[in-house]
Amino acid sequence: MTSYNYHMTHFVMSAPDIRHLPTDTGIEVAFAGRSNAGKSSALNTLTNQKSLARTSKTPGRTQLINLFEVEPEIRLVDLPGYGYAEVPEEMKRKWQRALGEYLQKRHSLKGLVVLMDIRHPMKDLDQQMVQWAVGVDIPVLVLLTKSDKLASGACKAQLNQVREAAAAFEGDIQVEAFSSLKKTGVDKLRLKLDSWFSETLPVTDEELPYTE
Ligand SMILES: Nc1nc2c(ncn2[C@@H]2O[C@H](COP(=O)(O)OP(=O)(O)OP(=O)(O)O)[C@@H](O)[C@H]2O)c(=O)[nH]1
Ligand SMILES: [Mg+2]
Repeated sequence: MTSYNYHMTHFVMSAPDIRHLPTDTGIEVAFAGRSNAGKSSALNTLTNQKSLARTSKTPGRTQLINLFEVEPEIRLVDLPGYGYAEVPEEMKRKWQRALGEYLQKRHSLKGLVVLMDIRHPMKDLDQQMVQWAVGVDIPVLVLLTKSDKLASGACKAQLNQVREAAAAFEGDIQVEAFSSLKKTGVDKLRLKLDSWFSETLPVTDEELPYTE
């Protein structure tokens, strides 16, 4: 399994919707979750960069699909948060449709990280994301974020409960506690990404057997 240098990750582009994304080749792993769950913070923690992805105390900060490149054809995607109460209904519906489309049509999408605040996990839209991914055979890593906000006993209890709930989906789902503040779970995230990125690496010319 290849280990990638996540600290080398750099910003590529922002797209308003999936039609504006670059060519659908290579491997993409997307970070999804409710608004304010800690997606952008997790990306910054993973890449060891303070402001690669913009974070904010105001939910709904990330309105665009933000693409980052770890190396050529290996991308991380910061998706806009869902479930933000103050977004008009019509926009919410539009965005949910776009998310569904991205999950179902983007061939390069090979893994989904779903981030949930450890204090409020598995809300309806979170379950829908997981269900969508399982439905199209995309493996999921659930990160229970802001675990620094709970005592370790409460943390373990939540972890067990969400693992049980995740098992009911009968898909490839791993659940881990995570904290950008304390760097909890970053090793688990890195390992999972490494495995997703190496499992499905496209065959390059150099790897093809030599033929006359
Ligand atoms: N205590 C604590 N706070 C965190 C952690 N991760 C994120 N936060 C805070 O939670 C807020 C939201 O974090 P973001 O990373 O911007 O969340 P997001 O999911 O990208 O939000 P949107 O882009 O609006 O969807 C910020 O104030 C962060 O500082 C964590 O591990 N621990
Ligand atoms: Mg964000």
